[in-house]
Amino acid sequence: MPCYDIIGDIHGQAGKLRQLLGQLGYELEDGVYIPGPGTTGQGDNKIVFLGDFIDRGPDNRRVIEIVRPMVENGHALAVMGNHEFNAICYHTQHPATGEPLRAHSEKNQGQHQTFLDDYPLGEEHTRETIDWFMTLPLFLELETNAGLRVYEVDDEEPQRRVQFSDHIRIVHACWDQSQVDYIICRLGTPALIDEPFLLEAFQEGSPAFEAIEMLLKGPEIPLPDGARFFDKDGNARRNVRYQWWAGGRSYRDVAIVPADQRSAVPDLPLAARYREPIYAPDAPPVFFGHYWMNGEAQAQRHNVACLDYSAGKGGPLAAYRWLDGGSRLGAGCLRGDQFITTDDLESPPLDHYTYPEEKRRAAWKAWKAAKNSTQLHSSDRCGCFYCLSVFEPVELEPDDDWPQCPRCGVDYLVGSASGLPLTKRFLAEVKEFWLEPPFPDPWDKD
Ligand SMILES: [Mn+2]
Repeated sequence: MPCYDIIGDIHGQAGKLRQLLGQLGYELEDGVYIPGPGTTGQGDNKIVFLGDFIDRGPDNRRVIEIVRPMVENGHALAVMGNHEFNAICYHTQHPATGEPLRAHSEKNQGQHQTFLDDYPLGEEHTRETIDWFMTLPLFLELETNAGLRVYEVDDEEPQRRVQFSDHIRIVHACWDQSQVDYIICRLGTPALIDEPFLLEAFQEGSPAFEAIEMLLKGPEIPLPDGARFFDKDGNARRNVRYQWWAGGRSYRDVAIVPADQRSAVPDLPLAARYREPIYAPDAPPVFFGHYWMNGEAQAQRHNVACLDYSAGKGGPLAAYRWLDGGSRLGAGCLRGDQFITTDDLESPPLDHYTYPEEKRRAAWKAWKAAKNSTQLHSSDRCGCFYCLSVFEPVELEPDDDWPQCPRCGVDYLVGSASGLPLTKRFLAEVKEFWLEPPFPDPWDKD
């Protein structure tokens, strides 16, 4: 069974893509990235791209020239993003009217300009690239080792039970089972768009249109009482992207908006049908992009992870390393130390140490989490990697932006919201890394 390295939205950032592939241990051979000895050592790693390769960033062509050969050589899989779908429509004319399926309006052209700079309208290599977009499936279900342990959290009963899952799910924006079922019924698997589907999908309200909206753009809900907010591009909007993986009580709870627009979303009670998440807590792990997240890369829930950390507008490119059968630090739900971003390179270079890569990464994540007071206060549990005690955050000083362990007074704290495991063994490993290193002190750089 392969190890999957799942990568979020790239948006023309070829530099970040090369950097991340290097961090993940892939190496260039004859112009194509292949898994090198730095991956898992077994050579069976596969990249899984979540779509949105193009637009916004400057290097559309270079990104495609990295991604496409990897897919064609079998070292990568990829799903379609809404930007590839839009590009297909922008560059395809309706056979009856001759009009493009996506209008060449000023707004649409603006959103697509960096792609058009590399792939002008009507040119042969543009057509050929659009044809390749058509080969990207709308979603993937990837087999993993049977017997992989997935922790399932039951909201009624706080104890965890162990379940078995034999696949993970990949989609650009939202895994909605009813739309996935519809697509499988209509297009089969892998779910590839054909021309009749495409011609239907550009008609608003059609079943194909609704499926594309849901899977590639994600659900939106209308705001009550004429409320509106401004999106990241400054456009006023009355519909808000809905946090389909979590649910919530109010519009503000479930809205995905830029941080400075949150107060524009009414804190009014949500219609009952939106309170429960679309994605069930006992469903297999799902990975998606699309949502321009900020902050530390982490799981949204134990079985849900967005990997779009805004690489297209100044953020890092993010990946999750799915180690089949769990990592050496423990099997189970999605783990904070398996997120790898191009920002991680800001950590001091430690490559002259022989400490296992995985433990080193986990220790760095813990170090960063220790400085994140918001995350500590919003966690269910906290652990101290100095005295190894685990406690509830109510024991922290309220509103303290430099929390210290209530047992030992040291500030080496990790919150469960980081996704890092709070077992004694894990905390002891982090402590060993920082305080009793079997190698030269990481801070001691001569
Ligand atoms: Mn997207």
